[in-house]
Amino acid sequence: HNGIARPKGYRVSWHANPAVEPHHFGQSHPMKPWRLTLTKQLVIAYGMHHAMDLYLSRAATFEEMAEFHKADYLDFLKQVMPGDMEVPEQGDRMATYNIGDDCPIFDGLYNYCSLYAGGTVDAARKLVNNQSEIAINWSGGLHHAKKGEASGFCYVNDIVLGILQLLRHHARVMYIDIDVHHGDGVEQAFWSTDRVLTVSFHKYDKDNFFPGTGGLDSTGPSHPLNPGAHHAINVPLNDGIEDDDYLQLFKEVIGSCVETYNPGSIVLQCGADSLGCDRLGCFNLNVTGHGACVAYTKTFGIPLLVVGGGGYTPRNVSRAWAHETSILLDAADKIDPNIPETVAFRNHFGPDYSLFPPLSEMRRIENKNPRSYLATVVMAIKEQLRYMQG
Ligand code: ZLV
Ligand code: CA
Ligand code: ZN
Repeated sequence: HNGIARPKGYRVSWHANPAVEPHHFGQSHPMKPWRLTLTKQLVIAYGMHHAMDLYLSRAATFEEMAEFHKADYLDFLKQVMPGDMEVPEQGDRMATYNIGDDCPIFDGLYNYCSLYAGGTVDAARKLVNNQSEIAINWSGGLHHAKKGEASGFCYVNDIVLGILQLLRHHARVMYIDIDVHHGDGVEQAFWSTDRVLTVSFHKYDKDNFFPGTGGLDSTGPSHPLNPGAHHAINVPLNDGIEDDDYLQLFKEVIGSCVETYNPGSIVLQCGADSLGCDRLGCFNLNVTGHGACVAYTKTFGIPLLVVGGGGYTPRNVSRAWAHETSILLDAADKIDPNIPETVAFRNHFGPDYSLFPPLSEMRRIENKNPRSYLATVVMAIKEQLRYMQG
């Protein structure tokens, strides 16, 4: 292979099950599990698989998923059939569980959910058993799913299940979410505890951008005797933020949070819809800028669970997640920025065949985040962290 040695430092484990990849949400649906195939092909073409411990993840059991989800909802996911969506008598149940255009019923839905959830649960267990310092599941990161209903392309909240595993061994877990959407499901699940600090960076527009939550002042239950008060951090952003500003903001916020909260482990959701040119996103991040957040998170040397999330331009999702895998392996400097001739589906990476195409050149979105606004956000969050300590 092309010389990516097993790093002496951190043990990195890769948790995946290829049976996730062929699932189809439907013709015009933006979520494409196939992006995981493309990511894996890049990782293999670069020889990164030699430098990690590879695990075929199991499907999460019903009982494992029921640690967060309601049994009646899981029963529904298990027995519902694609045709049921058209049956009028089923309309109430579809509404109850928020099934519809965002969250359709497709072939193998329960299998899909239990496989991506199993990957995150396995990854969390590797960390707490001290068999890995960095555990990766790119098929996870489905941060909108609620206890008893689907939301925003997410059915089972694998992140919540992973954090519940980590909480068995760690007093405090920090959750970081760089998906362009607000990590509302994870925030809500741990809204009333001080044992999880959730931090989401996202586009925020209450009325015009999904899910419409995650304002700067949404920080946890406001009653002062409630332990969860101040333990939700939200970084609401406008269109068009660029690499340098985003990274500076990320470092200031995450650096302060880690220092104040001192977590036993970190869960990082790497939704790639915050990249420029994403089909659903509206930021201008490059693969390098997105990856720099992963690199910074790794510098703390705290056990790290890395999951995927959104990302709707598959060629760029796979570039970002392959690059981030190399960062986690401390091998980013050994990776050829020209995508190897040997990669499968190579035509998807043309005409540049670069791992780092300038994403914002063609379709740059105007940056509506003045420095003065970003400074206000940082100030407010540092103020919030003072309350959290006290
Ligand atoms: O990336 O959807 O805006 C993690 C994640 O964070 C909405 N949904 C809801 C609220 C009213 N609707 C619109 C319903 C549209 C249903 C179909 C699409 C179909 C084609 C292209 C785009 C969409 C779409 N849906 C764009 N944004 C939405 C959001 C949900 C976003 C979920 C993000 C998930 C995996
Ligand atoms: Ca986010
Ligand atoms: Zn998203």
